[in-house]
Amino acid sequence: MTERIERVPFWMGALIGALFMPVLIVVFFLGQRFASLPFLPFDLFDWLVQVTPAPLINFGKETMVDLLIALGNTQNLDEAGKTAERLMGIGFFWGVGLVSVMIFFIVLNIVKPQNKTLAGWIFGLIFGLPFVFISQTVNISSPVSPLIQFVWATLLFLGFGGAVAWAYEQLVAGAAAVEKEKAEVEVTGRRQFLIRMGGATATLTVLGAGLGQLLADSGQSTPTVTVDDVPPEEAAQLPNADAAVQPVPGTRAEVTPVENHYRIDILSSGLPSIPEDYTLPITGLVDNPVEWSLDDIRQMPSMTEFITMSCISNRIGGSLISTTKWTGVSFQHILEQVQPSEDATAIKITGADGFDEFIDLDLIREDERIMLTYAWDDEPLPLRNGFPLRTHIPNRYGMKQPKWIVGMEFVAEAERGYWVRRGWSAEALVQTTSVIDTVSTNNIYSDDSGQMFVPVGGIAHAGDRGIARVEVRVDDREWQEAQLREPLSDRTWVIWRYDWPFAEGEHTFAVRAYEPAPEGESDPILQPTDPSPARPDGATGIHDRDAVIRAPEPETEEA
Ligand SMILES: Nc1nc2c(c(=O)[nH]1)N[C@H]1C(S)=C(S)[C@@H](COP(=O)(O)O)O[C@H]1N2
Ligand SMILES: [Mo]
Repeated sequence: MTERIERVPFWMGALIGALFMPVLIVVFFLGQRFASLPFLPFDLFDWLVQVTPAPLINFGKETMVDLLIALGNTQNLDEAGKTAERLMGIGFFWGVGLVSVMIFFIVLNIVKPQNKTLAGWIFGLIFGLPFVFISQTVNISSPVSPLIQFVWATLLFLGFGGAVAWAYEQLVAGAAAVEKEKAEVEVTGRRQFLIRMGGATATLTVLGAGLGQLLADSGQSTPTVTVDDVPPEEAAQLPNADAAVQPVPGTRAEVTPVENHYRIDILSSGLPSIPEDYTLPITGLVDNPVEWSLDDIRQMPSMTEFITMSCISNRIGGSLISTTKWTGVSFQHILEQVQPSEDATAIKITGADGFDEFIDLDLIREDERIMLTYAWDDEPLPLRNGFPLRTHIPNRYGMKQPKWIVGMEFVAEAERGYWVRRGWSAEALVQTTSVIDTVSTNNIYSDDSGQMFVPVGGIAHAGDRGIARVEVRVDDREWQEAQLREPLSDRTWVIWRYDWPFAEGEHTFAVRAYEPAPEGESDPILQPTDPSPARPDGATGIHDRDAVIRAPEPETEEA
């Protein structure tokens, strides 16, 4: 008789796995939250990114981002991107756990070991140790010693194994109980047990539901800052303070506050930790290898400029573009100091997170603006934006410009950098794009003749090439020229405005920009207007926005 009931259906294994994994995940999460221990699901995702073909991960991520945006969860692309990665990491870990517990139950059914708890611990180790090793290889953000990380994760997996083995025993016992009291067919011990387990694990999981907090914790939830949020004293400090053209209210701030700057990291597990006594070694094919401290670098001749950087994965109208003031040292100065040898043609730059990119020495020799950056907005770089050092290369997307630089090696030949190897553009030249930030229906006004206008405003950007002209179209009417505000520098976006002669109703506004004519020609170049996705060369296409326009309410005092 015991022969027959000492088995648990495999689907119950899957169910127990599905119920118990969230508890394990939540405990890992609490370890991360309160003791900065690694959160294994994110490490798992980072590792998957390294070992699986890029298209697979990208497809998954893009689909999730679309979904998150469609669900109205967020407008913010970097937030959606990170959330997508994190959900994928958690989902994958959960799925692997579910399948593993199912297999464990099948094995128990076959082997029928005497000591189920011991079997559980062994299962816990076999299931968990690969994750522990993955975490040890990819996690660079936990400040906790690897030994403690190892002990913590191993204990949790032992506990997990013990718990599922216990559940197995309960299920067997439940079945035995039912067997004895055949009369009560309704209330099976197993079903009761599973329901109780469902309740218990759900409670535990909800208790740890700060997880949602973790998911949102990319620190990006701040809404777009607009020109209306900028104190006048601050605006007065800017180099274009007396520009003739004023931004329309609701246009994004011309300078992005540093804490609102977009952010893209290859790791979902956290920020790298940079040692107190950081130094930058410059090695390889140079006559004069050096190892500079940050102070050494800060004492070199510096340059400062307002710069707009954008991510190649930004969508048209997306949030992955920001402007701030960059300060650093020209790479030309660095070449003078280290004296590259004859056979050096490029520098391999490595980030603390394992990111890498190459800069051609010829490009550096042509362009003194390429800079090793140590400050944003006159302050040391924030850790999330690349402290202590990051690169700036004009006219390229962010993917060509490493953060958290920990090494620069002069090499004989450039190779493909981190994102290029993953199928993105090798040149990564910034596409010309333009965006409508606002159709300012709250700011409709009339001129002396009584004609009413709706102010429309936004930005246009073409790397360091500049913007020659911006045009706005309303519905199917003609394209009309907008006014351009003098930009902060020739490397920032340009704010434009167009005051549309008022017409009530629902309208669609579209914008397009031109970069200046090439040397020796006279026609400015229209931005690529055909929609193309971000991959591989950066998104192109026309941005549009719908607005319902009504005559403003008459002033009450006059009524
Ligand atoms: N070390 C390192 N550098 C990096 C990245 C990274 O993940 N690691 N991301 C790149 C990408 S894709 C972009 S768009 C910019 C983003 O810089 P930000 O996060 O400061 O906005 O950094 C680039 N440099
Ligand atoms: Mo990027």
